[in-house]
Amino acid sequence: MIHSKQLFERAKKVIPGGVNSPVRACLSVGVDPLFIASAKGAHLRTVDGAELVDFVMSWGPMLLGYVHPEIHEAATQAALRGTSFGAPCEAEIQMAEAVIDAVPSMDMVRMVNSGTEATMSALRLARGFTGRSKVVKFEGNYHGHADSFLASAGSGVATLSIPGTPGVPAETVAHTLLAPYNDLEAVKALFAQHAQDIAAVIVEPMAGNMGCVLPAEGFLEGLRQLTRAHGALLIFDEVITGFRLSYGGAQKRFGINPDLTTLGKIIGGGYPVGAYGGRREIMERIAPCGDVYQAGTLSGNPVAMAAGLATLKLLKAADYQALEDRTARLTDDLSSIFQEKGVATAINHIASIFTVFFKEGPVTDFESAKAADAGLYATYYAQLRELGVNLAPSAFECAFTSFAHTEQDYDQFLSAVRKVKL
Ligand code: KE4
Repeated sequence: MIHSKQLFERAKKVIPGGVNSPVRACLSVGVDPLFIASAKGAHLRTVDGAELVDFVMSWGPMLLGYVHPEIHEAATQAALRGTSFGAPCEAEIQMAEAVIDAVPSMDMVRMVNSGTEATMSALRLARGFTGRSKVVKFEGNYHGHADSFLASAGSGVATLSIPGTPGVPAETVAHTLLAPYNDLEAVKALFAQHAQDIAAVIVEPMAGNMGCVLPAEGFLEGLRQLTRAHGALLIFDEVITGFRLSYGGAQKRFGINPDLTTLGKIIGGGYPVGAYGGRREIMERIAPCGDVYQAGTLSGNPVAMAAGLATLKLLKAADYQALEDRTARLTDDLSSIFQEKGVATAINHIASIFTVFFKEGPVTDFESAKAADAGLYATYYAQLRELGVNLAPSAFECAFTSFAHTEQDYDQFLSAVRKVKL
């Protein structure tokens, strides 16, 4: 741990908080971050030589594990042909075709460089297409750090307990309406009050930024009906769920077609990629064929496209059901261990995602997620890390399995949890 400590002290002199993204500083779990030297499969190796089995997987992108040989080879070969042209290349078309082939609601797609860019652009497009200003989002949902969404976000902001954030003008978030997740009546009330001014409802179709929280029966369908009835667009933020809940994402799994979808994480295969797409008549409003402006120097760059394409090709043939079944068995085993320990937990899970909430269930929204014992989570996190298991350094995040995790990895996790003193 010595070298990590030295690096963290050095980092804090030149990078705000010593990290390039707040949650990595581990502030909410009260320990210093470990610095990573390398990764392979489902394992991280720290600069101190420790090896950890990882259930963060870079916050979701690494569904096929770190340094997958075919993804690595595709990106390396692309890099040797030139890393960025600032001009169109065939890989961008191939990537767009692969995404559109997979995601049921997408006729067209635009590549960007992060989930934040994707949601920011999708919101601007929804406002341009409808000529309306307001957006409905949900408490505990996080859509990246674009101003309009930092009214009461659920990821880093909630973890750091910053309600909204300085630097966002009040008039910006005046257009952002908030409702509790899974509360359809609250959304109906917002439409009753603001109907003609709501451009869009944006939702995580499975919430991943208050921990894993599933949509209640009828919630997503209700949003689909409400938005359609009031001429507003439904935006599914699938930055986490895209290509994870199924090869077609949450919308394929739940059978609901949004008007726009945002993607990120997995589609980049570990490279910076985001995307937004949807119905042709909406997407054709985006410059240069339309009048809603959005741009990006490195958008669709050939290396990220090659990594993304290799990722999608592998995932199209992957056994999602087997991974879901294995993850469900893992959560059953976790639940049994906590019961034996006499520790109250609610474990939400779907596909290759799970979250242990330290409270009696159910956890169905941000209020119930916040009622979990974050102190106990911090203890759980710190002790597991000492035992060679890496979890998210925040009670408001998800844990991820992958196609790279082995039976030995799952056994190591469970035996470590048995040893944890809570
Ligand atoms: P990025 O700009 O971080 O690529 O994506 C923003 C984003 C958008 N939508 C959803 C549903 C997201 O979960 C995210 C980002 N997720 C967080 C963790 N849950 C990224 C980790 C971090 O902020 O460092």
